[in-house]
Amino acid sequence: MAQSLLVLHGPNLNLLGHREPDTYGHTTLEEIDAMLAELVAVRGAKLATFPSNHEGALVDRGQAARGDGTDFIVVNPAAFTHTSVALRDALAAVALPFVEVHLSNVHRREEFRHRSYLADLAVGVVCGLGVAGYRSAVSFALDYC
Ligand code: CA2
Repeated sequence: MAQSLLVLHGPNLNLLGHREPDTYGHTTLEEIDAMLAELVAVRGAKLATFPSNHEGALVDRGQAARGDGTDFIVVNPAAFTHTSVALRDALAAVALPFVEVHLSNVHRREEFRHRSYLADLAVGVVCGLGVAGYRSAVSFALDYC
């Protein structure tokens, strides 16, 4: 069976490449997804991506991963990183390995961004590497599965 990866993108990441390039870079979310799709295809694996601005939609998609053959989740929960017990509970219930990704180095930013509700459940956390962080997380996932 081919490995199957799910990438979840949290709120406002749909603005990537269009606003605040100094913080988040010039690459759009569509370009990130295309880059990851290529990386995954080369390894003969499968990729599903799910962007949403809505906490419940991310919870629903995370829950669905349990029964749809997903082997590994890469998630940038964006602002929900710092607020969402619901997303934490969903990922804990799903019990699939996941990596948390942030484009920016959240530890160099405001204090409220230093706390993650997901990080202690994650296999690992990547932050501050920009788009390369997504690539690293997906490469890691492919090796892990
Ligand atoms: O650095 C990251 O990837 C973050 O997850 C991004 C979140 C932020 O709340 C986290 O603390 C760190 C914000 C995503 C908003 O994305 C935007 C992209 C372009 C313009 C405005 C927002």
